[in-house]
Amino acid sequence: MTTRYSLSEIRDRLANARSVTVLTGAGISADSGIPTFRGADGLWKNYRPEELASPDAFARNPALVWEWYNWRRELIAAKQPNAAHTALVTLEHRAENFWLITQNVDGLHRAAGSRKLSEIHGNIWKVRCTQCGIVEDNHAVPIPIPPTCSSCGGLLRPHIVWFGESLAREDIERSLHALRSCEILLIIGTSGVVYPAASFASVAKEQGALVVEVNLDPTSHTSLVDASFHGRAKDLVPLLVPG
Ligand code: BJW
Ligand code: ZN
Repeated sequence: MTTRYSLSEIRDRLANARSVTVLTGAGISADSGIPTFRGADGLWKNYRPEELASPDAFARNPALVWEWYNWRRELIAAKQPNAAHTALVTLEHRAENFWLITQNVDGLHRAAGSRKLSEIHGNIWKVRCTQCGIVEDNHAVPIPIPPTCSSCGGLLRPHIVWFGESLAREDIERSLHALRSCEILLIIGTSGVVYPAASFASVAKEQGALVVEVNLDPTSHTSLVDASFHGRAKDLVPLLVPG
């Protein structure tokens, strides 16, 4: 653990803060058994991202992309939120102003009970029609390939933000508001390499927030943050936010 603050100091700051923002990434769900994207066991180890998570890839071969998503939907459907997800629900109830920004598409924060959140990269349990744009919940596992829209018959795609696509304007605005107004930003389990989320820490830092990171390893955020705790999210987050 390398930090200018002790874990108990950060725990006390979190307990007393009026305004807390949290940014999460794949590492928080790794403790529920969902693979991360990068690193030794990451999802990108066996697949090239541009072959699967891009609009071009989908235009070229929608069936291949849907097969990858079916594999991930099956994997995620069997997983449960862990103690770190639950601790963030406690924090949401405790802090006067709270916002959770997640890059994760697995829906585990909502399953745990989080309600004040932006899923900035979308949700794997939603589909969007490529013709009429309608967005619908869809929990089929597997989803029949090719999936079609019940309104217009168009091809459905995952309601997920792929490389080269813009995030929803309301998610960006809500996130920036939370980052510009928080006393503490807690960053959990993200490598900090994918933009725009990779720039969120500096937005909070610049307005004077205390920025705290929880990650197994050092990341691109580590040199910027005020405190960096290295370990598993499911062990450390409940220590920072006791139930
Ligand atoms: C643990 C742990 C445990 C493990 N406990 N910790 C500016 C500069 C350069 C490039 C760009 C830029 N602006 C835009 C871009 C392009 C691009 C980008 O950022 N590329 C970079 C790779 C360089 N960004 C975009 O295209 C974005 N769109 C955009 O900006 O639109 C405007 C625009 C477009 C084009 C050009 C310019 C502007 C969209 C990004 C969408 C990202 N989508 C993905 C995939 C979705 C597919 C799917 O999921 O089905 O979202 S990418 C993938 O990475 C996924 C994740 O949400 C995201 C972040 O990954 P995350 O969560 O950080 O995971 P990992 O695996 O990287 O890290 C896990 C961490 O956990 C590690 O640190 C571990 O140590 C840790 N860990 N176990 C605690 N138990
Ligand atoms: Zn449609």
